[in-house]
Amino acid sequence: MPDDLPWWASTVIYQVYPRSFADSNGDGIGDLPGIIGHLDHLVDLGVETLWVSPFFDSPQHDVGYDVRNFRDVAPEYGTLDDAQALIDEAHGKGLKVMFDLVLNHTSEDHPWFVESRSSRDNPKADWYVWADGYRGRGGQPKPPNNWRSELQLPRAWQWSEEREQWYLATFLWFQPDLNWRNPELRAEMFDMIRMWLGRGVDGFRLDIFGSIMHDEALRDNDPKPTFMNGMPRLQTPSRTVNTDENFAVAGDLRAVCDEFEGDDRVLIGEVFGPPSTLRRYIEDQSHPGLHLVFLFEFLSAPYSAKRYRTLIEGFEHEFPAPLVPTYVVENHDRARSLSRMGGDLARARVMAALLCTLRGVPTLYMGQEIGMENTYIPLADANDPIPSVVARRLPEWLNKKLPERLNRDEVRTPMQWTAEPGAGFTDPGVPPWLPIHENHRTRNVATERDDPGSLLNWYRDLLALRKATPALQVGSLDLATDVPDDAIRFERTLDGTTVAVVANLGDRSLVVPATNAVLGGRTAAALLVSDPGVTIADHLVDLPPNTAAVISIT
Ligand code: TEU
Ligand code: CA
Repeated sequence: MPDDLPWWASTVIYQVYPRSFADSNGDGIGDLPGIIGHLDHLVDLGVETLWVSPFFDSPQHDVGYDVRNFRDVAPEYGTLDDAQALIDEAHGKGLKVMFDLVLNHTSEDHPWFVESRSSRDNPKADWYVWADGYRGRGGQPKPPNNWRSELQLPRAWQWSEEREQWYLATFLWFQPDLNWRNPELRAEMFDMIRMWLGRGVDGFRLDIFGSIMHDEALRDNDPKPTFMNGMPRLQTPSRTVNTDENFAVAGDLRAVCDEFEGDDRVLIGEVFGPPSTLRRYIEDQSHPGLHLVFLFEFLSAPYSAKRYRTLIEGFEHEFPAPLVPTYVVENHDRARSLSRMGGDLARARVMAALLCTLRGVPTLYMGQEIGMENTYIPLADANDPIPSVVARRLPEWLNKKLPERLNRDEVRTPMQWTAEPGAGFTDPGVPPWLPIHENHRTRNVATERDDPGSLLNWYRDLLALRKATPALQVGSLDLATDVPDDAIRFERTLDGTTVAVVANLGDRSLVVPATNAVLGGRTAAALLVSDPGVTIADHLVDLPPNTAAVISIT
């Protein structure tokens, strides 16, 4: 790694969903000691930064994204000492650690909200977003404007009998939005962030960060339906998402991080919108903001070379070096990538090759490396509250056909470590908090570790090559446009070293030149191939259907 670049510019992120990763005490619930006990898997896989979804004190109605106390750990996950041990042990193994900050809202059970809701003039009355609205015919309360929640169907306002006022809830009804215009709230949040930075955490993933600041005058959103990151929206969130004031909060947060050894801590935003808008979180009006933003397009895009080429081109255009794109193909909210790709492991290998060699920070979601798939769970059995608000009457046959999972439980089932009952996640015989996928008998870390042809070992090889090859970590990217429709080819170059990546995403074999440039005496040699059928002769790469190769050009 070139010394002048910060660590996060070339890191590889691995997301752990703590409730589903590893249960250390046999209660069927993953916990912090469970994560600590499995850090070697991350090291062995070759990822460099651990991102842990929220483990803070919470009633768990949204599995921790409804925080009751930002400064303490949920008892079923462990203690503050366990959180400290997680940071320290990860550091001891050379891993960086990112926690997950939910700055937009708290749980309705947070003592701040309980107090805020109790009257219009208590000390925390202004810590949340309250509005009067108006009275309709017959005197029934009406919300102040047309804002919809981020789930689209429900409105963004909830009625409080105590205050006879509305409170804003951008996501689920039990997650009231904090009022970031209140200076005391701001100061408290920044202090809480300092507490975790002081404990040594290397940075934060920022939950629905684009929704923190909404229009102060509460003007209506544009009622025009739209799409954002491939997802339909019933209105255009011009007054509620990615507002100018929101970009300013990014700068304020950055200043707090920079109190701690400058560029050493990282902020990565969960933000939605076109790449040109998201870029403003990183550099708006010349002041520095977030370091990275997730680019979610690959979560919705069909498996298609043409579509992927367009996305890569767009990201390269909007995030030129020294900016760094952040690629995501899976997370705890969206369908498993293998399920989206029809369960085809050859395609998963192509996806892995692209993810690990594109310019930017790759993000993996636990289980992606072994090819975990959606675990079907009927809507009626959902632990996730989303189906109860958006799909109350959706027939099950239709739910099964949807490309995206409404019940997010399906992508949150326990990590598959072994073939045994309990999958090595929990003790045999203990009911896990969500069902374990029956394919764990063959698809698990232990089995795949021993199989040289497994997806797990493919990821290990790719990440090891990436770590050993600065051109793959931080080299420039040159995407070829003159390739067959089903092909992707790009070159990564740093200080005269060139590595080419070629992939065939189609169902017919293709022959693709290894490089754009006239080779002039240079040779092309395979560094890694996703399938033994891939061959290189005379600079021409022969790619069977759904294969990829990483090639050194010397
Ligand atoms: O998600 C925000 C979000 O808008 C989406 O990821 C959403 O969950 C998805 O599109 C629905 O299909 C974040 C967290 O990632 C999510 O787990 C939380 O539930 C949510 O914020 C509220 O904190
Ligand atoms: Ca446990």
